[in-house]
Amino acid sequence: MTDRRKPTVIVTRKLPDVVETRMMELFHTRLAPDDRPMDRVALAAAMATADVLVPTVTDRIDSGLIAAAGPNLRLIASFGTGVDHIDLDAARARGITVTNTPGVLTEDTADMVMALILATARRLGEGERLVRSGRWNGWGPTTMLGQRLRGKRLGIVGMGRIGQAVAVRARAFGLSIHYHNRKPVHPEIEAELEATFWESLDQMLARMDVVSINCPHTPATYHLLNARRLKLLRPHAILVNTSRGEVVDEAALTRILQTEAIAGAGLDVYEHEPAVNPKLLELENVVLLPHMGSATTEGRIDMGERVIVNIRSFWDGHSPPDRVLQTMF
Ligand code: 8YV
Repeated sequence: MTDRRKPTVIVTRKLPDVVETRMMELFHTRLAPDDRPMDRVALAAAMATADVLVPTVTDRIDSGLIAAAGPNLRLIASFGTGVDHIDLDAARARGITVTNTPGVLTEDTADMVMALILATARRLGEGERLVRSGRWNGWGPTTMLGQRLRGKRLGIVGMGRIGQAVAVRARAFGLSIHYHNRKPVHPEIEAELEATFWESLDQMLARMDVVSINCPHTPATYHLLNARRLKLLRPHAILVNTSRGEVVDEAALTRILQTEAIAGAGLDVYEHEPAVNPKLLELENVVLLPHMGSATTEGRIDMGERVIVNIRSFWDGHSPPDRVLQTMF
């Protein structure tokens, strides 16, 4: 679409200053008054007046909100890669384009996967808590023993951009790469990563030392790691999730960690964010982070720039570069 006037853009959360300033220059932008997630009423009001809505993962844009959107709302330019907070079918039915910000948070998220693998395998959370508690009695030859990573097998569930960036890093730590995906990646990438494709997720899970969840949350991946599959993991296995909490059955995972049926888990995301299963908080064998996988200053600015590029190209009548058609796994 081409429109000579500036679009009215409503941003739901506080973004980095440089991003907000550029948006103010380019569009009729309404910035978030404070950094609290908008409630449903405020979201509905924003969607009633905006040409473009810029939401984040903390805004649930469901079919009801989309149905009630004003006639001007033509673009939802989400600040983030995952789009499971937006009802894509409802948006499509209303002729609303949805864009996201893929690519720019790949490396930061992959770094966080490695941080969680290391933190879980080497018990960093426990060690830190021990020192802070004042109960550390000094070095001991058999205390705080973790697991060596070199020589172990990493199973990556979802071999997209982030999965591949994890694989590159993990190889430097001496992990061998295995993966499960809808289909194998390009043979050249597979050869470069010396990665083994597993068509059967069950078979892969039963043989891995470390498992990293890197697929998006879609109806097909909801509880992909359910109680039955979690039970396939070996007693020394470690599970890391930086994707979406919904991909793992959090209650089942909690039970498995309580009984020490696996060695540990590193979680950056939760099924009912920001709520965390209170039983997880009591466990030593889990590292818990507050959804900060892509939280770098540089990454947030890059994400904002992608949002701006998407809005500009859409408003200039072009297909925006990060148009979301369908998320698949
Ligand atoms: C973002 C994320 O910070 O982009 C994603 O999918 O999970 C996060 O890293 C968040 O989504 C911003 O909306």
